[in-house]
Amino acid sequence: MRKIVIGAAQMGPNQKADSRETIVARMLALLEEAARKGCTLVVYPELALTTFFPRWYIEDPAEIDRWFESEMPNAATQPLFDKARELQVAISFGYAELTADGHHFNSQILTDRDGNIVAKYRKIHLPGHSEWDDERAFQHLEKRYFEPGDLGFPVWRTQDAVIGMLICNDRRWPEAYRVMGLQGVELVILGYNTPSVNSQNSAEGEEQRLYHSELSMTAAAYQNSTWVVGVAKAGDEDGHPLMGGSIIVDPNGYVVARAKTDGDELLVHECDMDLSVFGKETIFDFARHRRIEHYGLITSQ
Ligand code: CDT
Repeated sequence: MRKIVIGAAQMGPNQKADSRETIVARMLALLEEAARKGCTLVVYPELALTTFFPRWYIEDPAEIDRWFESEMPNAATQPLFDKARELQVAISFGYAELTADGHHFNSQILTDRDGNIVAKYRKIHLPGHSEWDDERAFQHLEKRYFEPGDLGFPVWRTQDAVIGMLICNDRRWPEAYRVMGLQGVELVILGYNTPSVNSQNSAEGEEQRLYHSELSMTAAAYQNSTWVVGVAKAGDEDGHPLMGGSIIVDPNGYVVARAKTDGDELLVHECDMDLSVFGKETIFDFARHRRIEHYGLITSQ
């Protein structure tokens, strides 16, 4: 048995006025609870350190960059890395990344249990739009503030497992999981910020949005025989509701832990990485069963 006790650290809302320090204090409380409960890996949501700022239309580049981190760790997050190391718990969280040469990405990092960053992913599927859109009930300006990730969908061997990362909208795209599946992924960790309502279709309620989120992650877990941990930032951010629905999914596609609230809430599950082996050697033995001669269209358009 190769077990990782995983803490899915759902976070409640981050308001626009909240400082990084206030938010990190909540992340520290979740980390301490996770350590008490035996977790060796804690996963936080997308854009964990700030509000979901792409809902706001901003023109001033300096004001935009206020939401980004140009170093990781930095002064505000160092206590989180220090505590993770002290408790010997690996952590993963999302944040807006500003690179030294001025590129903007929606990123997620993973540390080892000594608090060293061992992996970074940059979100590839950026939803929404780049200019103000009158037709929407609210804005979703990820295409304005971020460039598509430039690192592909790598996997990393760490914690005696093959681990990959996705961010939010990526979780709806089977290709993203399959590229990692082809590299033997056993655990996909991802965070999300999903509005509870559809800005372009008020008839689509939260129930359907939760269903689509879960459907995407459970199907992908089964079809790639991998664990999937999906962690929300939820609740009302300055009048804009985000859905919860954080889940831990096993390699058979079953939900083994599920959030009950839209606030800070820790889900804990002992995940055996060996559970992913049977599916990979049988029905989803890609080398034996895939028919790539018929898949060309997927990458040619
Ligand atoms: N953050 C993020 O990617 N949210 C999207 C909302 C899509 S609606 C423009 C998601 O797929 O959950």
